[in-house]
Amino acid sequence: MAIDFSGDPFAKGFFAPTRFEADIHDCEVEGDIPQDIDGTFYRTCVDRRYPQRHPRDIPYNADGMVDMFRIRNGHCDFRTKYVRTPRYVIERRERRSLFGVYRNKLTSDPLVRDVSINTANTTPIVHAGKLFALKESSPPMLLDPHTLETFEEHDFGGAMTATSFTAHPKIDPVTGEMLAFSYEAKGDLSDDLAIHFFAADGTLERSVWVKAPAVTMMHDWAITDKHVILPTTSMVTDRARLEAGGDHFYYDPDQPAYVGIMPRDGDAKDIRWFRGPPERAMVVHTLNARTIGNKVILDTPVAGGNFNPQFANIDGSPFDHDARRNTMRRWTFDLDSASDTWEEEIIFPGIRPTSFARMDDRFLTQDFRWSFNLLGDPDLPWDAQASGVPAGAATNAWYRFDHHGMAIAKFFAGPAHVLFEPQFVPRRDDAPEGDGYILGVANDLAAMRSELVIADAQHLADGPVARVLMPFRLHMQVHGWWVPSTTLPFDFGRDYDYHGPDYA
Ligand code: V55
Ligand code: FE
Repeated sequence: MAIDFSGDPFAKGFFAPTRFEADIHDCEVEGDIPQDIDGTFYRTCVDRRYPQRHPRDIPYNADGMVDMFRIRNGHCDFRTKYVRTPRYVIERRERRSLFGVYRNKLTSDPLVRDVSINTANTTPIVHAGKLFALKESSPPMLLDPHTLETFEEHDFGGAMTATSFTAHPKIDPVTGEMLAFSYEAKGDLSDDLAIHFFAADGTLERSVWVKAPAVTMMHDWAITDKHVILPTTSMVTDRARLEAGGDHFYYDPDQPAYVGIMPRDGDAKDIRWFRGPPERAMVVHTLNARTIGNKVILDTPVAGGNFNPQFANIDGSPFDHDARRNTMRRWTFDLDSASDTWEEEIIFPGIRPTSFARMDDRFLTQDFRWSFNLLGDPDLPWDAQASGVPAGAATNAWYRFDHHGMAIAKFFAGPAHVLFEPQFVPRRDDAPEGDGYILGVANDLAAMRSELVIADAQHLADGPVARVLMPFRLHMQVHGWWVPSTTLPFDFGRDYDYHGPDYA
């Protein structure tokens, strides 16, 4: 049977599947990696091992890979591995693609109707020394944080009974607790939500079960020191479409967004659902939230419509590329008010970022000044010919937003370099907010290879201070995660997955 990716419209050129696993000891570096960077950058990527089984399938249903860049003393080691999901293991054994469209088991080979659809392709996160690769349809995959070997699809010793788990848990930087939620948490289409509270040592202490006001994709959420904030979206699902072999989600502009707010020390009876008009419907990623007095304030990118062409509009209308773009908004929920809606303010008018908004995570839930985002900026130099991508169509910039002064600083890595979500790395654990670096993978579409670019977060316009050069192109990233070595210690001299002779 031929293994042929030519029918996959997303898998072209730079973005064709790579299908390799690799290990590079002491990568080539251009410039100098700052000595105060000491830790591990993980990223989760989508990379198909087999051509999609169904012509309508999407990259978000491709196999998950985890990349690891380990940095110390100006050196960087690189490793990448597929996550051994149950799906990976059975497809490897059968040497073919068995799973159908994104989150619709009825379109899969009957052989795997009872096998987990987990692709583990969205976020890597480290809590209590454990590395998880997450996909919101499924429980976490637990990996070895040094070798990237897979241990298991994890249910926290039987304590986590939901069938799904968000790709966006939040770690409270003050308490070290991890909070997470599950939607469609009792199986496909269920209106059950679970909100999970993990102690700093990783123990799942309790799960609060509530009913969702609408069954929709719920990709990200937010926490404050006192509340959890759960937005629904306009990505709807229903049984008839699944039974007809359809996709799991369609964008429905008439579906209003609800936002549930529950006290962290509360219970199911304490959740309060606010309701927005449909045009406030598309929160994909949040930035930060705070509880101030009896107000809950959420700063978040909000798109004007469908956020991703991988998901079709319910009425079959063409994808609206302008509505996909976000504005940064501040939503204020007044818990003293009887109103069932919220106040909205656009905080950086005229700027249309992606939803890949990040901050200095040490200040999550707290007052903050800086955020970082990924954008396509047509005013920055862009080589449409060498890259093969028209100006303005590529995400070629990182912006730093100053939430006090409203000023913006821009970073770009090169005229054919496409960027992903920016990752902030503090200079030291006790450095002031925003004092540190921004790093991430840039894909050089002209040279057909990838690099890890590192910039000083306070001097973004100066460009990269170092580039870690990959001798090949890497896969498509979804999200990244930084762990300082003070949180996840490692032995930089040790070859963690070498099992041969020891000459020492
Ligand atoms: C998102 C990503 C996903 C997914 C659902 O960016 C939503 C949003 C990478 O997988 O399954
Ligand atoms: Fe995400």
